[in-house]
Amino acid sequence: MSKPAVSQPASQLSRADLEALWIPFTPNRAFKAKPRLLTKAEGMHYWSDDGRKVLDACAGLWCVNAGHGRREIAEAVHRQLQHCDFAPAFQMAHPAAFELANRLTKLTPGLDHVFFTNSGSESVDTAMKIVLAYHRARGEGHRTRFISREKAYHGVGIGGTALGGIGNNRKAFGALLAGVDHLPHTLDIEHNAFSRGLPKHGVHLADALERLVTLHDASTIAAVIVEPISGSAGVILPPVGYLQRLREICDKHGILLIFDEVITGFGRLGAPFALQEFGVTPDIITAAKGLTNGTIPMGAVFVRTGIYDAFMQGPENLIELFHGYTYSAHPVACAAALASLYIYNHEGLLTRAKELAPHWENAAHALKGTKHVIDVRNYGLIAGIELAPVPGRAMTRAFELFVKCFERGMLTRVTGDILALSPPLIVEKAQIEEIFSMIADVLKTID
Ligand code: PXG
Ligand code: PLP
Repeated sequence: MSKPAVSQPASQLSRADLEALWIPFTPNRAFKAKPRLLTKAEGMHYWSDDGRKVLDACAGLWCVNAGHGRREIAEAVHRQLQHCDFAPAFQMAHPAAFELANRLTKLTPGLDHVFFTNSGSESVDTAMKIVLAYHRARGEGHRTRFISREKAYHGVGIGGTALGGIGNNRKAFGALLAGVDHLPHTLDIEHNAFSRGLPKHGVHLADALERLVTLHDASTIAAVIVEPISGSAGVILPPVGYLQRLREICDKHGILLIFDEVITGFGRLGAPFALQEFGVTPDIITAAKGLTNGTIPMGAVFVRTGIYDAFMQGPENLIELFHGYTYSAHPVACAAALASLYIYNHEGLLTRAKELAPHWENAAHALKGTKHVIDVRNYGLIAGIELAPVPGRAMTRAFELFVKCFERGMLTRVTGDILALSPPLIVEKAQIEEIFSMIADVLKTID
């Protein structure tokens, strides 16, 4: 067998070479007929297999917050692999796991313990199990129901799929979990189009939770889960006061509130977490992505002070939570996360989005009036550009924009008729101009 290639140029890959891989969330046959391959990454850029430099306007998949090719992370990973490549996660531990837990919980005031996973999806499943076991441990085992939202994305585990509110992500997978209900989503283009930052209209949508409480009875409801800002469904923002209202209703009824911060965590909004940015403290935070700057898979579940303690009640020699992954707190992932946190802190990246947000907002909203654009939504270093759908052919226009941007040298993310943008937090003002002016130029070429 030859030495594995670091990144083989696509031009050397035949159609047959592309066959064995089943690519996620992608039309495989269309993709393999016309593949888009990235072979190199550094700073704000990728390079495509045909040698083009591609500006990364979505931080990979919302995860490369400190930019690509960070030497500090590569070196930390290399050192850890040579020093101690793996330590069993059950009944054993290694020092970096504790150091990481201590550093991370400093970023989540009010949530003082953390459980490690390997992805956002695993974080969501883990949070669901912690919630159920927590209520049971406190004599409220009848609280088993989860309330999520329409258009939500909570990963792809069966639990997260059941919580999810995007029809295409659910329809092929049967009845999923019993006992999940959904609140209305908060996207309201009719009232809120071209809002700058949080939309003003829609706080009343949180009151739908009271109706579900009336329907199901509070005693059956374990938790409400929301993305503070949802990315996957196309950048949906909480109306002013909405998250506060959800918190109040949950408190009133003894329901736990989970913030799924897989995207909003680690500086994307201008604060370490949405928790600080919106001044609402949830009981549980799920995280992943930016935790290791996208380099090594890792996720985390943070729990409010007192939740961990509720488990620490029985005999001390018995396992308190029958849950965990072979790779929970993997030493190499811990090394990558510690190096990422070092960079974030050292370069002020967890708050840099706040400094850039006004500039980002102005550049994004300059698209108002451009052909096809029916809404621009933004917060921190996130933007969603919604296009009018081609009649009878939804989803084609934004996809064409995505492909043409890639051909011109920029990576974006497309979902439905929406283009989503979330650059690495090291983005410079000139690159922000470049992002939005390219979108404006390309839009002019699309019917
Ligand atoms: N929760 C939220 C809020 C997410 O955004 C997950 C859970 C699942 O994380 P993992 O690591 O299992 O993928 C996510 C992931 C997109 C896109 O195009 C978004 C995600 C993943 C891939 C693509 O918007 N979010
Ligand atoms: N399937 C089998 C057969 C296993 O032995 C294990 C773990 O030991 C798993 C699944 C779970 O894998 P992980 O701990 O990596 O999630």
